[in-house]
Formats: sequence, structure tokens, C-alpha cells
Amino acid sequence: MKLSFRWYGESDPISLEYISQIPGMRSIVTAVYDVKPGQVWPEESLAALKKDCEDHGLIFDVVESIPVHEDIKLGRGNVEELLEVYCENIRRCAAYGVKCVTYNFMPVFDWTRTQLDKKAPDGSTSLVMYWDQMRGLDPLKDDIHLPGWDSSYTQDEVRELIGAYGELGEEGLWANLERFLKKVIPVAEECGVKMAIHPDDPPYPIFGLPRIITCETNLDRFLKLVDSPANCLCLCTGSLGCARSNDVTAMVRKYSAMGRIAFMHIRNVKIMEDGSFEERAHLSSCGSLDIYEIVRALVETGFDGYVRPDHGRMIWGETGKPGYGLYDRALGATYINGLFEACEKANK
Ligand SMILES: [Mn+2]
Repeated sequence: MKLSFRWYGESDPISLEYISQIPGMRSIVTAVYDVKPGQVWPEESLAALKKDCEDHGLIFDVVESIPVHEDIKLGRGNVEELLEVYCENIRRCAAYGVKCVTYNFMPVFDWTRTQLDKKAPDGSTSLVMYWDQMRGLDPLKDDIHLPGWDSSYTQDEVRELIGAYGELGEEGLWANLERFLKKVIPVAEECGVKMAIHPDDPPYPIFGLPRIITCETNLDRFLKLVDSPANCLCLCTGSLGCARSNDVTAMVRKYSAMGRIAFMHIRNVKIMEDGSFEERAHLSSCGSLDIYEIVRALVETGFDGYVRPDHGRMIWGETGKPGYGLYDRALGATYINGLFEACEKANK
């Protein structure tokens, strides 16, 4: 496996120097953040990312993410032109050494939580989604701003988008995803890039928005849309794992054996009685997922893709971007290293 760490570029309070000091750290996962979805990434920005990483003994070879323009997902407006731009961005990334591009096909919002700083008894804080905070909220009627939602949308724009996705429905979204893949995957194949779709987070409908990258049946369908080794998953254990119906370990074993996982996001979640969930420390005993069994499945199936510790808690007084502090993600990285070393030695 190739250990990686997400970095938000120059504006990230965590320096590449600090990241490079995490044992075994190899790759930086980042993106060009100064351009809007639907625009071409400037070569200078990609060149600067590559150089910054190299200056710190790190490799810039994973992009998270090239965002998919809402009009591609909705299949409206100038889709062909937007798809061309998307393909050009893949080519440009590849020219600067990128081997894996992550993206998602979630309508409107990348992820949904009700609180970003829920305090645990030990004083650490983490992201949570509580149904009792969620129930009764109706974005079509109320002016709601859940944490993490793109604040660049006005409430009217959000209503318009929710209405448009409601009309599109799941099958419409599948059709638009297929159109996207048929255009993008051949380009990725040509330039040696693996495209890795991130599952919906959480993997069930919120506010009636269609969700399709959610469960084994749908992942099977997704992989068959374009049956290519470049059409892969970014298997996020925490996103799939907050639905009790998903057997994450079995999914990891199956898709890794098929060679269709390009990127692993490893984190733990605790599912509560009512289906709410809390993000927890990476350790298996801290949440609902058995991270040891997940790593064992990867090792036994010969996984050689990228792995990153996903969201961490805020600990030791750190403040910053919720989920993306240094300390708890570094602890996660070290734990992941330990599990891989143990499983690899046991597997010999
Ligand atoms: Mn993730």
C-alpha cells in the first residue's frame, strides 16, 4: 500500500514538513483549489504542487478531487463542454505525475453532518450526524445551513437544485454518471490514471436527494457501467460504514480482489441505536468497524493502491478544519502502518 495524507495546499495550517515527519508517509493527496468546477486547472498550479511536495520528499500523485460540475450530474446545460474540460484536467494531472483521481457524484452536498465539534467525554471533538437534529428540517421550506454545506449557494439556488434532482431521480442520475464515465474513463486509461469514485456520505437519501453510490448492489452496477481497470472505487470505510446494512470488510475483500479499489479512505464510525453516527478514533474498539479485518482483507488480496487516514478528531487542543487536523490523522496513519506491518508479516 502507498500511505498518503490529504493536504489543502498553501492555505492548509498543516505544513508539508509536518506531514513528511509522519512515519512511512509517501504521497500527498491534494487538488487545485483556486478554480471553480468546470474550469481548466492552470499548469502553473499543478507544477507548484508537484514541486512543493518534492521539496519535502513527498510525491504528488493523488488528486482529491476534480469536482464534477452540477450540470454534468443533472445532465443539463453545456454538458459536452464540461466533460471536455474534465478530460483536459485528467490529462494535465497525469502530465504532472498524478496516478489516481478521486471524485464523487453526490448531488449538491459532498457530505452531511449536523455538528462538527461534538465533544466526547475525553474532551476530544468530532463530526456527528444525529437524526434528532436532522428531523424536521426541510430545505424546501426553511432557511437551513448545515455545517459543511457549500455556502456559495443561496437558499433559492439550493431549492432549485433540490427540485431539479427530485425530478431527475436515481435512474436519471445513473444515466448521467454513465455518460460521464464513457467520456472520462477512456482518457484516464490513455494517460495511466485510475479514477476513484467516493461513496455517498452518508450512503442513504437526505432531503429526498438521489443517492446511488451507496451499497454493494450499486457498486457492482457502477463497476459494470464501464468495465475497465481505470474505473475504480475510492472505498471510504467511514462513508459506507455508517449504514449498518453495509458489510464493509466483505466489500473491501471483494472489490480489492477484483483490482477495483484504487484508493482507501480508512476511518471508524460509531453507529448509534437510531442510526445516527459519530466519527471516532481509527482504532477498531472505538467504533463500529473492525479496521484490523479491513486491513487484513486488503493484505490478503494483494492491495497495492493508496491509503489515507480519513477524518480525525480534534485532540490535544488543536483547532482547524474539522476532520482535518494533524494529530489524530497522524495517529491514524501510525495505526494503519502497524496493522499493515502485522498483517503483511503474518501473511508471508
Ligand atoms: Mn472519505
